Amino acid sequence: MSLIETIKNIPKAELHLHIEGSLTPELMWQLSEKHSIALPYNSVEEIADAYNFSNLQSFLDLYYAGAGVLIDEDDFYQLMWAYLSRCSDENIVHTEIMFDPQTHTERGVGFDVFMSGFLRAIEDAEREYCISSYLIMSFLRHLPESDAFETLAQAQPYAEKIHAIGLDSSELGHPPSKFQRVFRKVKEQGFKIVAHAGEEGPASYIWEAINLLGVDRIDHGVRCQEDPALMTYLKEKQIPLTVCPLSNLKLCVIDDMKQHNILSLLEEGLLVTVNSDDPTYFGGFLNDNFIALSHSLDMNKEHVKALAMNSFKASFLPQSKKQEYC
Ligand code: ES4
Ligand code: ZN
Repeated sequence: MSLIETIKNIPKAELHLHIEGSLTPELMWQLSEKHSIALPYNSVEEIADAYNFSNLQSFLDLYYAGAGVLIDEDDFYQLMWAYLSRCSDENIVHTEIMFDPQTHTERGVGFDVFMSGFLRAIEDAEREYCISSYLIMSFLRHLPESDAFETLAQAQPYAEKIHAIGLDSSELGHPPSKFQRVFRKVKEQGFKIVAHAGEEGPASYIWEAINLLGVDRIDHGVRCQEDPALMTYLKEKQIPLTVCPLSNLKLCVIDDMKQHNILSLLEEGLLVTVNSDDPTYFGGFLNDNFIALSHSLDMNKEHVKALAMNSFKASFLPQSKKQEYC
């Protein structure tokens, strides 16, 4: 079997995926027509052509505007169903999906609307594709901590359906310390915790996510190599990093995929995983991320197997389930 076939066939988990970042230009166009929402683009091609980012903020501006076409329960169902159908095609058997409630509640679209759509699609995918899915609710870090507290309160009726709470959006200037009080409450309520850190932000933000928020995983974390003591800590504690290669390239965290440090982190013994982040914006779903690495790095089948195994190890699946794959 070729390396590409191994990549495609091996069962995998995806742990870092923003559902709003899986909105295709086609669905964005279709929903804008359905709801008579004016987009600043004249065709599906123009939407795709607009995806020219040079950093995280220029991407986020487009991503939040794009999510504006998601209005009713069926829109959220279609969004989730399209992603889970893609998972089925890519042999992704388990996925832990982030969603940003504040992107929707601030437009007057409530938890009842998006949670119903998400959960209906997740149940259908469990039945039709045997894919298991967990939801990760993420706070937007550019907004005040008081908004995160309010979001946590609004989520209470759905607490049983949410496995973890995360922290995303503009990293620089919004360190994890800004959210330590709300994450104390999150921890008391028994949720797992993840946070984006060390994507554009420095290694010190990764330390803060660990020491002040008590994270179970770090999203991105690729700047950990700037701090040898942090590298040792991440290795010893086996704190997972959910790395997103095409995202890093598209947002200019690296200039060339040949510079990506994921295989050197893997070989150093860190628990790294491959993920797609915002696949329709960054030019590829999960298998495309593996394939992009295989084209630019000296990657072999053992690397692919180790990364796939890490995706289950780093997941929030119960130990008994993890053992089926590891
Ligand atoms: C994100 Cl790549 C990235 N970083 C931070 N927040 C995000 N939300 C969606 N994609
Ligand atoms: Zn992300």
